[in-house]
Amino acid sequence: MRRGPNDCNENQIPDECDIQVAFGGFCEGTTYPPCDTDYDGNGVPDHCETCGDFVGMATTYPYDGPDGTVDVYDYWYIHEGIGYCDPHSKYLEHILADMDGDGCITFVDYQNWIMCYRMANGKDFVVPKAKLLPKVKPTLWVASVASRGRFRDRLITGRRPRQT
Ligand SMILES: [Ca+2]
Ligand SMILES: [Ca+2]
Ligand SMILES: [Ca+2]
Repeated sequence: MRRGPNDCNENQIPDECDIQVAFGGFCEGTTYPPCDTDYDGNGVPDHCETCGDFVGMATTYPYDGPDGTVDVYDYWYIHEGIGYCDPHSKYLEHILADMDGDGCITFVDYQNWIMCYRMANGKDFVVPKAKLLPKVKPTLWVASVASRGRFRDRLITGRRPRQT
């Protein structure tokens, strides 16, 4: 969402002065607020840009709407749709993940999402391992759903998922 031509967050400070020196701006600092990041290098402070937020906490169709955060649930969303093209139902269910609008959900879209995650969270996305289980062995499906539930519980309680 852009507001003024050069003051997207309407704080009476030009955007380039909101952006950290490390990202090509003039803000002498490394934390937000006040010094914002600009991971995609477009000269717009990242907190003025919202992308990569597809769902809240739903992990299957029908999805809930964007919840204002770019997190692991949005990852599951794009993950479910990757490899599908218009008019496949999987594509249509995950159409928000077609970030470059080329009619397919591809690795390019995933890379775009990774950038959005960085912009929203100020750090790189770490791919969770829980959902990789079904690909290893279909019989592990039940176990993977259970572990996904645990993963979600941990997110809800704010505890860090255990790194394996
Ligand atoms: Ca930017
Ligand atoms: Ca979200
Ligand atoms: Ca695409």
